[in-house]
Amino acid sequence: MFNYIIARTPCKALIDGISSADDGKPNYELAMKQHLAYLDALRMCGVEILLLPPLENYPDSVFVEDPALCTKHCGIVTRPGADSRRGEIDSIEPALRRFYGDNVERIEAPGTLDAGDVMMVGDTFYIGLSARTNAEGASQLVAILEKHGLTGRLVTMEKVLHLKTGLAYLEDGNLLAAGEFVDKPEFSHLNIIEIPEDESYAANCIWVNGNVIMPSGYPISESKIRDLGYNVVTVDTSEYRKVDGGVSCMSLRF
Ligand code: CIR
Repeated sequence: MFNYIIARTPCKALIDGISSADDGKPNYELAMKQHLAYLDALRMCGVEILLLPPLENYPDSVFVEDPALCTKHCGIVTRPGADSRRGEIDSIEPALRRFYGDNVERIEAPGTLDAGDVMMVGDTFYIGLSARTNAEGASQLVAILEKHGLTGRLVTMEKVLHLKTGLAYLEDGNLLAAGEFVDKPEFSHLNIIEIPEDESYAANCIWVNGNVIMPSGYPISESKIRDLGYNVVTVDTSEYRKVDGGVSCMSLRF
């Protein structure tokens, strides 16, 4: 059960966010509308939302999932792997302190870690070794998790930006997986729901209190998720996709 969400209003500089997609720049007005609809979808799941103000100096700052990790025992300020995003931590830390008080940990240099590379499955946190998360950052996170009675496991990955670009844990043993993650032995104990290659963007979903919030426009994935018995809520994230972002990236859930 999640009680709280932290999100951030997108800044106008979002149009200059880091992108590997060849799909043009986001339309800021539309991105704002989509963000409001995303927050409405979350509210319907019964959570309280702390909405942080836009940060114009950080084009990617709407993607609050990366500079912080919220566990049930502590908050963790990460050290984002992209130089242009590193300063986002200065404004996420006070937000974490509102919930966790002094119980806030940090990833330190030379470690780097984007929490989009971290997937929670109960008390176990899978940590993807990506272009953004290095071995030092991942091992610091494992040590922090163990200090708080939690477990960290490393996952190698090659193709996508973040671990949760291609994976989403929907609780109840159900794991959505796309591409390189479908056959990973690390996840063979879970019920793998394969997301087809041409819908791979739909692997980035979030479970929130029995509901699954997913991007609109991916009918095969949507029906597979509905068949599992979840209440599915679709949101349009077209403008965030243009800067490599999706449903999970825009909130911290805890
Ligand atoms: C970035 O490259 O950092 C942003 N343009 C997208 C971040 C997406 N975050 C996520 O998947 N957790």
